[in-house]
Amino acid sequence: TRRIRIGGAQMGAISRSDSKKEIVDRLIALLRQASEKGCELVVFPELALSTFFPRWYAERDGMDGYFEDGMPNAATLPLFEEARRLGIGFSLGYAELVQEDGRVRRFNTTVLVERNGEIVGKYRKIHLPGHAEYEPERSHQHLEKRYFEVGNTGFQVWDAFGGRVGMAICNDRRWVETYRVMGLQDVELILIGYNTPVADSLSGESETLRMFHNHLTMQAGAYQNSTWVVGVAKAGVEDGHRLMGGSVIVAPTGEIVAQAMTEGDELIVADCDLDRCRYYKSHIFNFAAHRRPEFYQRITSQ
Ligand code: ING
Repeated sequence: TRRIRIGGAQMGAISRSDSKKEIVDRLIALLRQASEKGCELVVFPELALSTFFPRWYAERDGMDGYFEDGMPNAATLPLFEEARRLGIGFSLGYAELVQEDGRVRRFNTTVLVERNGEIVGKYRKIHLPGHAEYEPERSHQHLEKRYFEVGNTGFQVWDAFGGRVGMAICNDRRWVETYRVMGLQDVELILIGYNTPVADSLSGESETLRMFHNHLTMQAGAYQNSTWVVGVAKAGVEDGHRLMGGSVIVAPTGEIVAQAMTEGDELIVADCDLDRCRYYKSHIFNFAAHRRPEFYQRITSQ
């Protein structure tokens, strides 16, 4: 069995006034908790180094203070060094500011760091929810389309931690294609960070229904692609705006094997046997034997 002990490092609220050092110190504390529990991999949330700033309106470059100018950089080097000292790998979500193709580009990004401290993968969020211009009817804005470009990495799967590892970010988890594109690359473990508002002024959905959707999408994605899924929240009330918790570790059977109970900094842990994917990939979800893509492209007009 290829067993790996994974920690989901849910974070509580990050306020606009919190310093980068305070935030990184919280990440290091969660890393140390994970080490004490024998974890080899720790999953941090989306935008783990800043408050969820897309809830506010500003010029497109007005939130650059929340972006990282490199990874690792001076602020995050202590996290990378402590992780390497402890021999723990991690995934970390952050706002990425980068010079690429001769221009400044901004992405909602996650990096995958192996136990030796090397960055082995980078993913830039593809499904950006919300809107790009100010919408007065909303109780809070959701301006990811204003501050980030659509990610240009695609959904990749890397050989890491003894298995096939992929990443996605927040809204990506709601889209069936996210899981299947990685499923077709034989993914066995998908790491997802999220920052999801509890209230939604437009849909009127209840808190219970939104938590149901949160777990439904990750459980379905895990089962239908025979993969482990780790979904980790930044939760709590950020300057008056509440984000949901509900971080989970989901098995290839679709079962939730660990779940956060608070909306604060909370580590959830599970022993994930990557070989549990193999049975499903070779029987019920044996794509080569049973999947019929020749019938999937035809979109009938009627
Ligand atoms: N947040 C939310 C998410 O997809 C959202 C936005 C909430 C969309 C509820 C639809 C319904 O979980 C981010 N950051 O994508």
